[in-house]
Amino acid sequence: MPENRHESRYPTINVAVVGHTNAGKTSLIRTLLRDDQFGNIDDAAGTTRVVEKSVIFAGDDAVLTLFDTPGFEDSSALLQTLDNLSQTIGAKLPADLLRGFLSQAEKFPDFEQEAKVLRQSLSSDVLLYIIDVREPLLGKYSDEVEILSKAGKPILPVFNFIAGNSESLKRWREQMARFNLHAALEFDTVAFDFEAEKRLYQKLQSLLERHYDTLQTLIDYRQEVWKNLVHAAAQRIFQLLTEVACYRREVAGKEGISDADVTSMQAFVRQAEQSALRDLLSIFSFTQKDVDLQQLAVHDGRWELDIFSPHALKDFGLNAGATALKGAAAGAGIDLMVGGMSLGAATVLGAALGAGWATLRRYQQELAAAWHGHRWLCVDDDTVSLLYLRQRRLLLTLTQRGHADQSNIKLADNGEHALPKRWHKVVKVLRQKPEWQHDASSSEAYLQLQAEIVEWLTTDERRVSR
Ligand SMILES: Nc1nc2c(ncn2[C@@H]2O[C@H](COP(=O)(O)OP(=O)(O)OP(=O)(O)O)[C@@H](O)[C@H]2O)c(=O)[nH]1
Ligand SMILES: [Mg+2]
Repeated sequence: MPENRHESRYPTINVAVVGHTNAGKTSLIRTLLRDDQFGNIDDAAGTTRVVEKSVIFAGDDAVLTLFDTPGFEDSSALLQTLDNLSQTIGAKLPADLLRGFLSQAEKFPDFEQEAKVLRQSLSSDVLLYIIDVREPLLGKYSDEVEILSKAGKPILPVFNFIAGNSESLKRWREQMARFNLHAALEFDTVAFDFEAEKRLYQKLQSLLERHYDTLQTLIDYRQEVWKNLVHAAAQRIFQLLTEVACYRREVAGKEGISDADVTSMQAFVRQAEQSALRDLLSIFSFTQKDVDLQQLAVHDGRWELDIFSPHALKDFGLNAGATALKGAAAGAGIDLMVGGMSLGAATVLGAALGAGWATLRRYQQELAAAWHGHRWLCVDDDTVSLLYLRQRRLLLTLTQRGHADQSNIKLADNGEHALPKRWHKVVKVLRQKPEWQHDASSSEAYLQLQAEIVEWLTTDERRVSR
């Protein structure tokens, strides 16, 4: 993070991220920074050993300075030590007791890590106290809260690992209320979710009245950035759909489509989908770890289920039967050039003349026989539809938090897999524009379609664009 930009317009808010070891402190900061390189994260306890600083900006202005701290290990022994110390140093305020302790910290080598946390807590404006709600309510946790309260700073408990743990969450909430900590935040750090992030800043607003406007600036800024990310992702999906729907490969000879033709078409589609998947993951800074935690069916940057597998179609409520019955190669569609016009185009023209698809279909054989030299292999409608549905599902997952109720959403849930009303029309239009496969950004019609599909992707499912 560049820190030596120009002077910030606001006083920066110092936030100490504290809590028991392994509660997810470093993970939370990574999520907020959208930087998977920040700090070290590990299942083992005691991963973070030094206080590490990072800054969150609103544009050029530094708004929050986050301090990642080592986890508490033996808080009960520390509380005991502080109690003993209070007998000898007669501190007036609890914070003075902590200062007294820190001034002779070298006498307590066992609390080297804890001393760093306390020092940082004293010099911060607010403490984010991260809790792994799966942990039982042990005395050591109450002791942690008691020690941290001595710093005299507002404390915001942040409940982590809440997915599927609603009972424990309830117990933890009650426990925090006993310490007068009524404002708390639920936050699964795994996936970035703008709503959860916004709630965090709003809670900070109520705890830090003085910084209200600064935090509002941050909320507005992050909202804008988030909107742009979702938009960029939707545009990338449109690009994929165009590439695939516009794909055509001239089939040589009269023998029909060869296996090699089909294989190469399928390879093209797989490659295009994979590259879109990679781009979407990186737009939202998803790592393989996030992918695993979110139970996305993705491995090594690929979907686990091949796009041409009949199961993939079924998962998204599309019918694989028709293609399978025809014995056609998966995903293969044929477009014919008839009198210099592709059959697809002829269909559109026919429809315009009132003939309709059904009529044209009847004459398909004749048209085929009359073909003037060109046959094209293209990607069939089912595959293009499946691509759309899969990417839309992905976009939803990437923009939502990793909740248990979310992972329960069944892939075969029909409502979710409905195609937009104009879908097939749009695909038909795309098919007539092989030239769009490469660069079409200057075409008015292209931009219009793009806007339409981006709209579907970002508002069709209200949950995506908030
Ligand atoms: N499933 C799940 N795992 C998480 C979540 N947050 C953190 N983890 C995992 O929990 C482990 C500990 O996370 P850290 O972020 O290193 O925890 P920490 O509090 O910084 O730990 P120390 O630095 O050792 O005090 C890692 O394996 C994380 O991947 C979460 O919300 N859900
Ligand atoms: Mg850590």
